[in-house]
Amino acid sequence: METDFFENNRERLSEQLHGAPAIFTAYTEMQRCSDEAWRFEQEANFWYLCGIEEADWQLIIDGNQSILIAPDVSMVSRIFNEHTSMETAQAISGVDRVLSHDEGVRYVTDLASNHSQIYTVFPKNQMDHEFCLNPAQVKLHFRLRKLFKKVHDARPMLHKMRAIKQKPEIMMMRRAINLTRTAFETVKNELPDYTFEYQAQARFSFEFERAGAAHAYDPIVAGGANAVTLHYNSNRAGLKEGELVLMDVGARYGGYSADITRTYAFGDTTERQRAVRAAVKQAKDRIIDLIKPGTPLRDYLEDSDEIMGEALKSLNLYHNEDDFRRYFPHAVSHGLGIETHDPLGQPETFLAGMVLTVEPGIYIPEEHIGVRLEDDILVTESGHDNLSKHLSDEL
Ligand SMILES: [Mn+2]
Repeated sequence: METDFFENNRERLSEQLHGAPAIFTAYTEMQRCSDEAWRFEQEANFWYLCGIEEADWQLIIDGNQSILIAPDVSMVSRIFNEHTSMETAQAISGVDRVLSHDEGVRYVTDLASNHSQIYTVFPKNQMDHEFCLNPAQVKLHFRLRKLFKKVHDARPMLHKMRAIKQKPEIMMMRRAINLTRTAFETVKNELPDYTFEYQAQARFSFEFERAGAAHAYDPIVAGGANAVTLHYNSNRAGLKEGELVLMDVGARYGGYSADITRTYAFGDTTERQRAVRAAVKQAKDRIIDLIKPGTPLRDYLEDSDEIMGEALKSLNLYHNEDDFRRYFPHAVSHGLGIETHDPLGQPETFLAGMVLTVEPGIYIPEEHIGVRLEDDILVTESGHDNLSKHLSDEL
């Protein structure tokens, strides 16, 4: 991304702060084992405001000034690890100044003597997750609560901004989606030669990495009954003749995610498999057609539930209330962007510039059938543009 993208995002946020300062933190490195860290991925809001992809930096927005604070890096780490210099950080982000860690600590203390309020990105609620949260935001929030009378959450503003994609963001997303599409086409061609799920995964990884991209999330390659485990991603099983293979894969390119699902046949298909695929396909097309600016989200969700209900009935799977969630147990859509589950900013209606997935699926454990089809949809001024439409959704 160009520097002016980050500058512009800070400017637009600053206008909403009414003179109050704001401070944001990068994520911190997380332990993988003994003295090794996991591959680092930046906090999305922080990246959106400055483009720095390294751990432990902080960003201050103070009126029309923006300031980066460099991390406190030990001599040992300086020798062993890559580090972004203060000059490079300034060039990437376009901030007015870059301070050392110690200067930054003093700057924040001074801010607190001149302001009673500050904005930051609040950490998510640990209770909502079965994994540990990155501690960077928790630590910063704790420190700010001691220094300032009132600490405000900048997430609602940032989420609303991030929900409406700008031209360069849509360009990156198109690239991520096109790269994912060509990888799917290659995998589909080669599928008859594979014997294990992980061979499909390896081909996706190869296609992404040689294009300078990476997986946006752990890919799912699920043969037969494995497809009914929604987040199946061990991808270790052998492929069996006559089963369907569900693949949910997306590249991240230039900071932006694709998220596409296709279900392919491994060998000959049965009439029932084809019927399930046809029902999901028809539902997907009907749900995508609901998307246009001004459509209330509540109506969209109600109408897509209705469409999914009809799909289940057509397959004789809907006999009582519970069957709906039994055979279609997940959400039909989510926002897409820097994060694979990107915030949509809790809008009342669809707005031009939003990108969301449409991913109906029907999962029948007792028949070893799981079918999901997922496309990436841009809301346009006049309706929508299916960004993944050029990838066939045939079995
Ligand atoms: Mn998805």
